[in-house]
Amino acid sequence: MPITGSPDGTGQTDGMLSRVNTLREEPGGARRLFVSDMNGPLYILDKETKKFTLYLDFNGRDARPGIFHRLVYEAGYGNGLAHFQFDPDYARNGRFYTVHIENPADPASNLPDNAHTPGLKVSGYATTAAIVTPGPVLNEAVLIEWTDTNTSNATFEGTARELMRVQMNTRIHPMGEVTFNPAARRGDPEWRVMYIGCGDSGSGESSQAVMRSNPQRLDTMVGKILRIIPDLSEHTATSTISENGRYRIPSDNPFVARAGARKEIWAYGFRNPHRLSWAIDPDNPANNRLIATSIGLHTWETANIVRKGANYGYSEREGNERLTRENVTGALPEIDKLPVQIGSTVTDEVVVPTYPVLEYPHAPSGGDAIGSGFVYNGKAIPALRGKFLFTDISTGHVWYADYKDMLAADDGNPKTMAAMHEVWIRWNMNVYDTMFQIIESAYHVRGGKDPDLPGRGTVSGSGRADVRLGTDAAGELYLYSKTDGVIRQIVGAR
Ligand SMILES: [Ca+2]
Ligand SMILES: [Ca+2]
Ligand SMILES: [Ca+2]
Repeated sequence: MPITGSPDGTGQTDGMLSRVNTLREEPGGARRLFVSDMNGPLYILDKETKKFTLYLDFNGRDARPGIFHRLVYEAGYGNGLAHFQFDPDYARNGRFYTVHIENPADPASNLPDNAHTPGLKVSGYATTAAIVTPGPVLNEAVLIEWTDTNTSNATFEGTARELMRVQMNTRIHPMGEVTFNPAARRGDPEWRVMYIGCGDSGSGESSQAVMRSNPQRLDTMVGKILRIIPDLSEHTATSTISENGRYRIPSDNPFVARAGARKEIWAYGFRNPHRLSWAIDPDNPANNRLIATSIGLHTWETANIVRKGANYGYSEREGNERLTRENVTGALPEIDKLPVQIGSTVTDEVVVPTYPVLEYPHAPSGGDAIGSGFVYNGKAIPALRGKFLFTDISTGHVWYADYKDMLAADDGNPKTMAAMHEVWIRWNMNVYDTMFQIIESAYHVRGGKDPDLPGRGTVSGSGRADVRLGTDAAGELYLYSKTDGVIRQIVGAR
């Protein structure tokens, strides 16, 4: 990746060479990957030539040439151009979606600036009122729909439409992954229905009562999986128009009829469900599931099978334990139930929390922060089929779990979890038990001056490998790291 960070070895987030966060293959193409860097650029990467072309630049801060003057990118691991996703019908409509983070206190305009992006038509663009999140507000997460009227070239020409703006309490855990069910076809109820993993914006671990319950509160958007229909003309008979008039809400969302609740909520009680992926079982569609990997506080990193309306417990629970107000975990109560909370009111109704299907601790054998994970459905590496591969961001560990074990662990029993198996990585004739040293090597080759790696973690120490998995349209796997700004393809297994 082109270097956008500072190699001088003094930075944390800003010391990462290129903060690659999403990698998507262009639908209908098989030749171009779209890759986003949180520092602002969205590139087209040619799979053959490995050449990057700058497609859109989100960074218009402090007289930079990009589109958004209020972009927050320089601190906070999740900030900047946070996510990018294609519309399932992109080949016909040229649409895609982005999430980026803005500072509402920045005196600069929050309208897009096309001075250096002449193909972007900005007339008629209107921002939306930020959806209120209780507690202090530091940032806003902005979800935008883009329409490129000519997808055969490497430039943007078309329009943008703001769909949603959500207040964020702190600089951590903003809105994350945006995804569509890849098994849905035109005419299906799920066709072009968007799921959004929205982090708790740091609210759940706060000692401030005004925001600590935000992940549990059904009247807030944070700490949730949201489900919306971006296109106002889609599924009109089975949905209603959102409060801000920019998107639709499916009528089968679980809380649409509950007074005071956000109708967008699909599941709740998460800390940071920053990565969503679809586990597709080609032999049995009844096994298809949405999986959320969610970053824990001091104890458990988790993967969760997302169920409609379910409460995943945070910040009253973490992993399969209770979390106290002092942020210490302990045994679950004998009868595990949580009250339904809307507003600051705890209702009389109670629900049983839904537990993760796998978890690992903040310990040398585990890590600090779960990354992305995918059930492998590619063809190149038969040994990985039916396995859920996932990473720890900071330590660079890679593991797999058998997907059937994850389905079996989704049984309501907090004690049953899918087994994790360590994956070793062969690279340049050597075998490594994490990606850390591989990333370190590339970081130094590319001029990085930090003695190990920039960033830090409780387990990873004075550096972060910052490694995640991605897939292309054929389901083949890539490993990419913000720290060295390198995208690697996984080419075999034995
Ligand atoms: Ca174009
Ligand atoms: Ca279980
Ligand atoms: Ca370091």
